[in-house]
Amino acid sequence: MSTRGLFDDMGLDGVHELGPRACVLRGFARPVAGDLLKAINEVARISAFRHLVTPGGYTMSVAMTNCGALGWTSDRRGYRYSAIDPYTGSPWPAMPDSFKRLAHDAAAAAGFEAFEPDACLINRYAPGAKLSLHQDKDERDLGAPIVSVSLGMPAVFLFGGLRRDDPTAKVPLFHGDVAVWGAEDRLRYHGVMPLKDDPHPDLGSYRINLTFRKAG
Ligand code: MD6
Ligand code: FE
Repeated sequence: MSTRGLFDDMGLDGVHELGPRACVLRGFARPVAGDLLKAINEVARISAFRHLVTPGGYTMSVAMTNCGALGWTSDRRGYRYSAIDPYTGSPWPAMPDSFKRLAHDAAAAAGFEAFEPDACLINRYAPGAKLSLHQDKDERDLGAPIVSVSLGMPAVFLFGGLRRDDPTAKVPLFHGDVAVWGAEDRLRYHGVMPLKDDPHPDLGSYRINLTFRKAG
């Protein structure tokens, strides 16, 4: 099914295809961006943004927190999903309804029905922060898609193939863009280039990315 006509009717900016089951829904989250930012601040008051350490001993340039039943975390022992925020000793904040609705609706618009995420990783980038090429493969249910929402400053997303050394496309992501991918594209390598300082009216010199997954 083509979603192009649907977005034309909604006055949004269309769909950028990244693969057979991967796309960017341009501007899809823009109408709810204000609600999302308020909810992100509430989550961060409970479980603050922090710079995690990788198993290799590097401190990540991206600051992270989570909401939902499960949160992605990392330390010297490895990457994992946890129901408890290791920094607070308590469960992660609940996933706000505005998050659930957006993730469900974006997945449906991209052809993935009935997406009900149980994990939302919140990434915060300051100028210079980057995310090295990686696969998202810590989730139990690789049948569910990933929905990824960009807010604030633009970033250049690197979208590769199923092997680390496959060529990568450079895809700009702007405030309100939502990337969705799953099925045969679910394990494609991807990353984010070092963020350029290009202050955004609502977020200043930050970019925030929400990634929704079915992790458990
Ligand atoms: C980011 N995103 O855009 C980092 N992973 O800041 C991711 O690592 C990511 O956007 C899987 C699917 C979509 C993503
Ligand atoms: Fe990822």
